[in-house]
Amino acid sequence: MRRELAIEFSRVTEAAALAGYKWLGRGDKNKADGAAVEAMRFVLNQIDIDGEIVIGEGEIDEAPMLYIGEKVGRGGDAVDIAVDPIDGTRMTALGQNNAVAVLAAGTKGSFMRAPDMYMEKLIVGNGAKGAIHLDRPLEENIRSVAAALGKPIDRLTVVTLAKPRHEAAIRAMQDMGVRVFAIPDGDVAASVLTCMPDTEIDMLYCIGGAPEGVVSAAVARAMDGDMQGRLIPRDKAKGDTAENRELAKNECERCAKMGIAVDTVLTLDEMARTDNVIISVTGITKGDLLEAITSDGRLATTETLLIRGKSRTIRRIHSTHYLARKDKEIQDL
Ligand code: VTB
Ligand code: MG
Ligand code: MG
Repeated sequence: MRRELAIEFSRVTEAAALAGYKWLGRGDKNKADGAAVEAMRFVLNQIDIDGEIVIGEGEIDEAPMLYIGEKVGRGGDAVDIAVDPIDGTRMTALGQNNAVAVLAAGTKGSFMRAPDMYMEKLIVGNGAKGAIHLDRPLEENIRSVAAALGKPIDRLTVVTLAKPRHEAAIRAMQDMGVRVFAIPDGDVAASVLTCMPDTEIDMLYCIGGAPEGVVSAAVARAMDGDMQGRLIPRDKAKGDTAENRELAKNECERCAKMGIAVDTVLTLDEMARTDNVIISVTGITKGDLLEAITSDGRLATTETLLIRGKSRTIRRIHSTHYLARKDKEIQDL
């Protein structure tokens, strides 16, 4: 991938974040998401690429979302693109921390095509590469990561989501002496933070979205961290009700059609097949990874993390935007 594409992709997440930001604290997560999607699509279509969305917001019949299989760009290099226009629509709607807009791009075939279901995820940075195995108990992974990092367990920090499905895991980790950060939402930003060098977070463990899992895998590849994932049917993630069992049945059928195994461990290389990826993440609300957008209605500022896997360069881009100078098409989203 041409390295100039990196700056182009940073414009895409900046635009998505700015569009989503307009819906900050307005209680409507779908409006925020819709605006971010439209902005993303518009800017992607101005880039000289032959792009295909391989991880998106939904299937073709669920327009106007950026759908899986959608072609973007004006023509040029063939690239596969994984997006989450807002990871943290709920945080955006409620004015909570850690909402981001994110995009990962790689050459054709770089990313696993994950169905829209849950994924169990275990992620570590470079220092604990090779020390995680999702088919072993969480406690064993904790011990192995601590050993790899040369830390006592009580100095280990694990981030997870504060969801009922994680209550037992959180307690088990705390009982071992692990410091657990249970954030309400937003495991994409947390994954990036886990993989950053000199981070306070040693490991991420959670059951979250599978599409976001593939984005996180791209991040782990780019920063030479490690990740394993496992697709989890709805009833196992959200409770064994008749409705969830029905949804789970559909998910499993889809996976079978796509040739992806449910309930088996997916390695990092299976989810992200190359480290020649570009990742752009722009903060929407304030987080541990990125600053929030600020805006007075005329000027806005954004902070973007731009990572090129090939060189492993991590850039932080602070931009000031004159909103009246933006393309008309995205000004009024
Ligand atoms: C959320 C969200 C994550 O997965 O946890 C979601 O915060 C799924 O969980 O960032 P619920 O359906 O229980 O809310 C993510 O969107 C991505 O993994
Ligand atoms: Mg989203
Ligand atoms: Mg998301």
